[in-house]
Amino acid sequence: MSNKTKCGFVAILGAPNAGKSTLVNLLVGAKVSIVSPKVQTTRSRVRGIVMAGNTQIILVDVPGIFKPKRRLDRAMIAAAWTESNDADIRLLLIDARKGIDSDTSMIIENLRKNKKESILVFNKIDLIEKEKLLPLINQLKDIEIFTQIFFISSKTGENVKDLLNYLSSQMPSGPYLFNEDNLSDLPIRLFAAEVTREKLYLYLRQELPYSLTVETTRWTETETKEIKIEQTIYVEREGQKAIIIGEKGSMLKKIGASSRNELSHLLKRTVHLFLFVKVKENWLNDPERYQEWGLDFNA
Ligand SMILES: Nc1nc2c(ncn2[C@@H]2O[C@H](COP(=O)(O)OP(=O)(O)OP(=O)(O)O)[C@@H](O)[C@H]2O)c(=O)[nH]1
Ligand SMILES: [Mg+2]
Repeated sequence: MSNKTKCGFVAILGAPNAGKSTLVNLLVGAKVSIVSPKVQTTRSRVRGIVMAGNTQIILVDVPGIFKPKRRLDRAMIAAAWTESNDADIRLLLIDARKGIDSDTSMIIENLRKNKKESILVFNKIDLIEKEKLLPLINQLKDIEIFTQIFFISSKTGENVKDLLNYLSSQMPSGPYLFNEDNLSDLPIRLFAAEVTREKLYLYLRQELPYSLTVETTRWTETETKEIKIEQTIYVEREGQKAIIIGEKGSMLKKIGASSRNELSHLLKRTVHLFLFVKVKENWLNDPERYQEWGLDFNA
């Protein structure tokens, strides 16, 4: 059996907000990576697993690459390049409305250094007039480093089947590395924390989401198969804690309800979610957090 199967890695690279996580979720056919309108949503490395006939494609959703300011940024960028160098195909995803911006140019510079196959995918074509697509290619001086170019929408699914067929055709022979039923490699407790973090990104304004992190501290199943999840939201300052809790707890209640609904839906069980907010000034410099996300603290 294993000599007939194919299996390989595709690293999805791109500037923050290009739609990398949205594309991974669409190809996997389930939510495995959180998505938000804000940049720098993805922190840990998430692998989405796609089965296409006798082929297993392991999509690596890497955090958007950007200019590093903090230790966490550096660790995320280092992880992105490691994934990129290890993958069979590097897929550079670009927001078609933005074209080749400075973040994307930097990624292209790096892709040139490594001989592995790279493909270029313009995303969000549902948001741009068709005649504006071709001029995008002319912007690219380094077009020769890409073996293929696709124009897709991860929202409507347009042309995504062609992309999937291509990726599938390029995977090397080899045994499956994950169970065929797996959709992702993210531990369930971490995934549940990510779902809550997504709601925090959606409900909180501006910079606050970048100053917080979520940890699942307890996970118990009742005799009736209901799931009780406790999570702590760590923030850096007292003032941030007050904003998250909101007037008479209204904000935390909204966020909790939204996360609980989604977790119940995704886990197909009744979920009881308990959220706590704590100040931990230095969580950004806590090596344990990095280990949990699969990031290198000393990057
Ligand atoms: N209209 C439209 N919106 C899209 C498309 N793909 C993604 N989006 C939206 O773009 C925003 C960013 O999507 P993400 O998938 O979180 O982007 P990302 O590249 O993973 O971002 P980071 O994790 O921050 O690097 C979200 O609001 C998505 O709903 C698309 O094809 N069309
Ligand atoms: Mg993402």
